[in-house]
Amino acid sequence: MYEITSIDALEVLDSRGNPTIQVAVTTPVSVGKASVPSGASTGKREALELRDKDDRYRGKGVLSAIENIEDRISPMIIGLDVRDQGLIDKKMIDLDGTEDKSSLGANSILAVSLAVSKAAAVAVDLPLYAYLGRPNDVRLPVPFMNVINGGEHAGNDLDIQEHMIAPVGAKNFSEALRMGVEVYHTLGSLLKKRYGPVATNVGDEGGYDPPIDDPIEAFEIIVEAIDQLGYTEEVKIAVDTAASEFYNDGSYLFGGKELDSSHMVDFYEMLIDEYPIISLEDPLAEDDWPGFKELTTRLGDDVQIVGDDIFVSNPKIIEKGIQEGVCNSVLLKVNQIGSLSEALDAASLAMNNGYGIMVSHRSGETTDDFIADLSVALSCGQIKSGAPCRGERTVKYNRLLEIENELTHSSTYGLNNIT
Ligand code: 2PG
Ligand code: MG
Repeated sequence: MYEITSIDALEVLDSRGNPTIQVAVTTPVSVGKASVPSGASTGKREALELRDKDDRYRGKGVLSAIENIEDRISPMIIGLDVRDQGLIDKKMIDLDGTEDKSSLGANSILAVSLAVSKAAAVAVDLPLYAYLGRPNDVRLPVPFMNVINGGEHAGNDLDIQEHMIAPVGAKNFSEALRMGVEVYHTLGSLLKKRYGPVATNVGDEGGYDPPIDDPIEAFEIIVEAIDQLGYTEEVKIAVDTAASEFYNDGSYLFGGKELDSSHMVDFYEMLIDEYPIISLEDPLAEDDWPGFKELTTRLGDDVQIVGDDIFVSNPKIIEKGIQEGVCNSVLLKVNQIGSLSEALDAASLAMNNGYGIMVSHRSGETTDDFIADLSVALSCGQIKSGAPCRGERTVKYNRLLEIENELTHSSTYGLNNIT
């Protein structure tokens, strides 16, 4: 009753209108459907997303990846017990045989891996978060909502990619989401008044895309929105700089100036002094390990420092980071590493070594809400899924509302280590 009877893959579209893979895994008692997200500001060491590179969809088609699922993965997986996630993932990883999953494509492997877990959860009659996690220790995450988009995700001149609000002081997830939504809309009104209606256009992750280039101006107006609502104590700010995007030859082209790592750290020091910032993601570039070390030493006791492009959710690189004292938290994106088992290994490794975990979407998303359940399963206390705007972003937050509602009084909310 638990054996996989079929695997069906389909080319569908993501939120940017690019093709991606959707897979349905079927057993006699269940179907699990999953689709794969895609990044724009990707880390160099991410597992490879296989694209057709032909005339269709400007080269972004995924038919070759689907062919790999049909011809190479399915014959090996059909008939296996859907609950054997570790074995199934290992078989796919071994069949691929490359360090970056470039033979089968990380998108092929991940689509199957996630769909297997969903089919298994339905088969054993458990909600996905309970199947994947620890049902006795359920913590709903703080939603880190990206309210002003910049960098690769927007048309403005902001170098910092994500300006997020984090309602850490809310009493539960639904209150946190409500506060976030209220700040988002208040911010929209302020932006419209100051820069005109064009300022409320949105970027790839649903955050506003205002004509601002001075990073300080973005933080000023977010703080104004928070304060106007009286949420000064409850709602804090987080940043994803995605600094690899403006790093060249050992220096950062930031705010129109060339800065070295130490001067970037000076900037962040000023920023966390002046604004209620609790978390810095990718504040420096993925290749700037010495800079990261300096930054962690200088600021690591005061704020969360999240490694995204630098770690690419890869246990081997996270291990190196832990040994070298780089960052104190890991951004977890399942498609960076390309299988659920490896993503769970990355999370355990980080958490067992006192590092935080923030579960994350990609800028190119689908309406798959897998990461909502993953964040609860890990009870890691934090998720980022963009602004509370656009269906592919809100579907994750809505799933968390559903989970909280289902658990009524048996869940806790938020982070232990950040206030
Ligand atoms: C990031 C992500 C998600 P992308 O840098 O953290 O917000 O962006 O998916 O483009 O890499
Ligand atoms: Mg990032």
